[in-house]
Amino acid sequence: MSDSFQIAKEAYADLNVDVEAALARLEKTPISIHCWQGDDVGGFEKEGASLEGGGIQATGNYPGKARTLAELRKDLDTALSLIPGRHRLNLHACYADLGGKKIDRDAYTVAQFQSWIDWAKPHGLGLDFNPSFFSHPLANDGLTLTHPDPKIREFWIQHGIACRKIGAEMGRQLGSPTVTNVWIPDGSKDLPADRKAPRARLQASLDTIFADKLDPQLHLDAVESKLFGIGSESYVVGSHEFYLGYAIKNQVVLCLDSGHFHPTETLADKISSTLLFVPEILLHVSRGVRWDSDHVVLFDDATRAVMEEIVRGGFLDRTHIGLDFFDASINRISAWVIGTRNAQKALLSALLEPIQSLREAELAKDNATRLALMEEAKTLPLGAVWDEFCTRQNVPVGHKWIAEVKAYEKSVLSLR
Ligand code: RNT
Ligand code: ZN
Repeated sequence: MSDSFQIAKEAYADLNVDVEAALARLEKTPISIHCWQGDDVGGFEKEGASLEGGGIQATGNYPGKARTLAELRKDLDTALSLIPGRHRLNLHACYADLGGKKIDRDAYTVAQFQSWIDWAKPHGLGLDFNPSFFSHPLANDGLTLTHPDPKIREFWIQHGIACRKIGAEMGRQLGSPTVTNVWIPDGSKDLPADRKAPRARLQASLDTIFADKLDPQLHLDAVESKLFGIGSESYVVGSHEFYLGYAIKNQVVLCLDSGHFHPTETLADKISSTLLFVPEILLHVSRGVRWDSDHVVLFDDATRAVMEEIVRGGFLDRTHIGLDFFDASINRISAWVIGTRNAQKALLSALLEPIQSLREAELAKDNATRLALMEEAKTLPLGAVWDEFCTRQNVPVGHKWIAEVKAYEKSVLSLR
């Protein structure tokens, strides 16, 4: 144990903060790490696949992108070796292992994901899942579950149904429930004449997909809204109001993506409200920059505020923390490591808040003390506690992980 950790512990104890309890909670909290940072959301259904017809975009062409499932898994291994704690892997259906066979997405079964389950098990990783409603010939016009053509709609409904079954089987085999999250790109670039009909179709499609009740010990359904996307600037069928209503009515998990709201809205403020009405939330921890919603997560005020709300509200057990960003302009493994470590650091910082003193000050209407403590807390020795966590978890401390990624880039990525 380092001297700086001892000093940090005392500094926190002075404010009635139990550092060991915070570390124990952090260790127990998995982050659902998204597979799609590794190859710019391409997937491996066909060679050289890339993001199409999906209203989302990865920009940049930094060398070394994973070209096969094996490469992606190797990259994930490297990233995981630099991230403290036990986590989950969040897969998209377009990462199916087709083994050279021609199978379309409406016919996927667990067979196409068995190699992922077999890989996840010895890694101690739980799996989360997502149907892929993009990068497919039947999604080229950016319409899926709301498509006016009933045949196309039916294809996507069957894909959704298939993915829930796969998710439940992942949950069963790994002994930990899989969260399967539905996000669709459907919307309209220009002003639609009819905002109602697509939403009614989306509701009906979701009702059909979710019709079979699944054991929550194996599987949970989540739905994700969005404000706008590329090609859906004027209208998004699955808006926040739509999915908030849907999740409340059907008591499914509500996915809140940090990049999917107006820039002046705070995601953090939505947590205590939505959790009064929905059973659980899934976070897509991300970072919006202007029109983009998917930059690498920082240890910034927005991320910290989200984690603070979860901890303050006692919501950790009802929150699934997932990541959602894809940056193709920097080393992709570094992107994973930076974003995941920052989400964890923000959580640790929230767990180390002098919450008891803050509450007491608030109840006593001593708002100056409340503000003073919040500000003083910002410069408490968080870094020493974080370093101790990394040491205990056997991952590099501080900047030391950067050299490891550089070595991997030289010996593996640069040869691709
Ligand atoms: C898109 C949504 C969605 C995707 C992933 C790939 O705007 O955020 O979560 O990023 O499903
Ligand atoms: Zn998202």
